[in-house]
Amino acid sequence: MRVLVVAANQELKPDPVVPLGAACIAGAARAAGHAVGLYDACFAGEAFADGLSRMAAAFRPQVVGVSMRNVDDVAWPAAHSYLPHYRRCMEAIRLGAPDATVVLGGSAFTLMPDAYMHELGADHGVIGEGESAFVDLLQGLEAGIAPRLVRGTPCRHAPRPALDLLDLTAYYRHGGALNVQTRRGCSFGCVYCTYPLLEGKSSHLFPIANCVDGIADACRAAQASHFFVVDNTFNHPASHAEEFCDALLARNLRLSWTAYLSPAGLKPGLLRLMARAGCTSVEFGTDACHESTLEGLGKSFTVQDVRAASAAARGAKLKFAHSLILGGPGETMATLRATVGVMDEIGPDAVFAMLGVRLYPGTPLAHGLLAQGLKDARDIGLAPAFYISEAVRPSLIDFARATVSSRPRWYLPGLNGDRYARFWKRKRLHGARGPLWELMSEPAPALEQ
Ligand code: B12
Repeated sequence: MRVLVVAANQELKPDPVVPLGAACIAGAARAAGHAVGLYDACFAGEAFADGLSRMAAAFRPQVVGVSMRNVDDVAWPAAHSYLPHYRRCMEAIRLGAPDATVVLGGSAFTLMPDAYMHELGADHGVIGEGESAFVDLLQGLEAGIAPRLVRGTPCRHAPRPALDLLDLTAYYRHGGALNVQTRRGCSFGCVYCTYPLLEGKSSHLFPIANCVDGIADACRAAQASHFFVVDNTFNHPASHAEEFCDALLARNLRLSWTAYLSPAGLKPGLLRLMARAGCTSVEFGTDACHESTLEGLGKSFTVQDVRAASAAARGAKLKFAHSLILGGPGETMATLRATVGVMDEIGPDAVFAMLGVRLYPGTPLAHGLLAQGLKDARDIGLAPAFYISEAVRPSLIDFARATVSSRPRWYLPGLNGDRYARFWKRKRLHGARGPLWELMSEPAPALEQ
């Protein structure tokens, strides 16, 4: 079949990111013998709708697969929904290829499949991992028997993303990194989190040799020297992370990289090995630094683990950032102050703080709020909805403003998202690579609020 994959994402903040999911399903469809094209909207700006309908008309696809990454930017109080953008995508596809069957997929779609099917009037959708399910669906469409919604199955082999269909050089120039995935699945029980819904609860590991070959080839093709490991937590299981580091060292690739870590069970030896294997920085999914808020969020580590993980990262000479969620279950003004206090004491290179907890259907937090009658199911959907602990709701924004005003290394997408925008853009144009937050520890720029 003739299959056009559309990488719909156009978000450029904090950086444009290589649409790995779209490339994975394009690669799987191509390996199954289909003629595959890819339209990437990322750098097309306002011209994307015109570009997309032209490509759809020229390529004459029988099937168009739309990859939807983000629901919104999660940036309360100024959260921005991408639904209008997805509507324009659909209009452009229908204009260019009116007879094509449209299949939706991606992390955004997986979180709210029914709502998107309804809003966008698509023909089919794939929930979760797409490689096998998309290929099976194409086969079904050829045979004339395809279910409207298909649930993906875990990808057992290493995905082979069709990166050759993307302009990796542009991603490297504007985004500072390529990306690779070494495993999927998340067995942690954070009450708000989507990862188990997106990737399943149990880990499935990809063969390390394929991952390392894949990222080495991509970096060579784009003359890139920095990549991001997109695994939801790189250090679980630790043995797989070690194998990845060992393979990079054995290949002597001399690439720099960044990964997400959990402070849970993190051994200093792994951080030292990562540093030897080229890792320059790590992002901790910390969320809070008070025992009761950590418990409310369902985290699997203690404040002491956060301190120890930070000390170990510093000891390994890695730059490190902590991601926080302010206002979660159990949060009070005292726990907020405690979290900020621990961050001040630890001194990370950067702190990202989201205000409020984005609610997604199917998470334990959403279930709990529905069961207690505190939310209506209609409120937890495409329109950005946030949980904010009642004890901090009236003061959260003022507290956050006061906190960042004297802390230049704090970045709050909902409040001061553009604080560093021009400074960072200049740095990229002058060749800065890797995550831009690494530059926060340089002398602070004049604030650009
Ligand atoms: C790594 C990551 C980042 C890194 C990316 C680094 C990099 N260089 O790549 C960074 C830190 C930059 C980042 C930033 C953001 N992120 Co992020 N990120 C992730 C994460 C952990 C992995 C994404 C990934 O690459 N996965 C690997 C690929 C292969 O998986 P995939 O895209 O899901 O594709 C599979 C399926 O979805 C499906 N599929 C995909 N497309 C299609 C299409 C069709 C037709 C079909 C059939 C199937 C299909 O098949 C694919 C293969 O199995 C996810 C969470 C997660 N576990 O998914 C969040 C996630 C995607 N991010 C999210 C968000 C919100 C953001 C930000 C907006 C946050 C912010 N305010 O800054 C920004 C946006 C950045 C941008 N430019 O778009 C949300 C999106 C959902 C939502 N809530 O809106 C997620 C899901 C996390 C969450 N909170 O739930 N992110």
